[in-house]
Amino acid sequence: MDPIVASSPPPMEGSAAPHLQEPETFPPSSSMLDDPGLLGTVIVLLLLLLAGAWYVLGGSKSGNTVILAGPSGSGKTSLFHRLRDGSTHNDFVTSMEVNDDTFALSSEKGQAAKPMQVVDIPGNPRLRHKLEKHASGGARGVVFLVDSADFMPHIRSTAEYLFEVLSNPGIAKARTPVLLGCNKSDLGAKAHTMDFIRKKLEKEVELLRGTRGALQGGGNMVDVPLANPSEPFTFANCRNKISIATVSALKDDVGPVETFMRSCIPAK
Ligand SMILES: Nc1nc2c(ncn2[C@@H]2O[C@H](COP(=O)(O)OP(=O)(O)OP(=O)(O)O)[C@@H](O)[C@H]2O)c(=O)[nH]1
Ligand SMILES: [Mg+2]
Repeated sequence: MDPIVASSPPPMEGSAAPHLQEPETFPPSSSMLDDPGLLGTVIVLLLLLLAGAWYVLGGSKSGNTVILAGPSGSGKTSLFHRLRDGSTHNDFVTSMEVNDDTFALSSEKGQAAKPMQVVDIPGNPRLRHKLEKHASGGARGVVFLVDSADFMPHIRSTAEYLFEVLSNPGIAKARTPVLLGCNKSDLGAKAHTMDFIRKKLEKEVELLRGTRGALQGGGNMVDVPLANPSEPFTFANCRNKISIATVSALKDDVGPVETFMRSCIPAK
């Protein structure tokens, strides 16, 4: 069989050969590429525009944020003031707004240390969602504060909140380090030890993992497992690095919190 060859139809008899237009050639126009001064100005303007957009969208803040979370009354706002001003007050007014400020730690006065953004999320369950904005914005660390004295009556809700924080997509995917701060250590025998608090929370989170595991991947959870599913949950085997320390915002014993924050956001 003859191969089919595609060909253009022959010109009709008597008709003039098709007029092939020569492509027009233009003299090269004088573009801004030829003008290094103009090109430089445009690049500078573009960079300024990008920097402006980055600033407006909060880019300047991302990368130096530490979140203070934990149940109501655990001492987050006291800690916030202690870290920023080196002082606190002992009257309890539950926070209805986020405290958000960028500062170098009060204990670093005169050291020209890099400022960090500290965000105190109210413990009121209706306001906890405000954590989301900062968690998804790339927070570098989370200080999860508990009241070491008034701990047992709230163990379940505290574990639920911790579980939510660890399951937050931003915190889970970035493996944001978490410090469990056992606050109010100044209360002596009334305050539970950090080992006691750790073990209780590990057990409660393990229970929640069983009941909520099936929900992971939906809502505001991630499908990244909290820890190896074949082992019981412990802080040591958690996907996020969790450290634990006793602190007292009231008595100015917040060194472990400051060290943790600086490990997340180096001073220089
Ligand atoms: N004894 C003792 N009391 C503390 C300490 N830290 C905070 N408190 C007191 O605990 C109470 C609650 O502290 P806040 O800092 O307001 O607690 P919060 O975590 O911000 O509470 P919410 O705003 O409701 O989420 C206040 O009366 C504080 O003075 C501490 O280290 N020791
Ligand atoms: Mg508060």
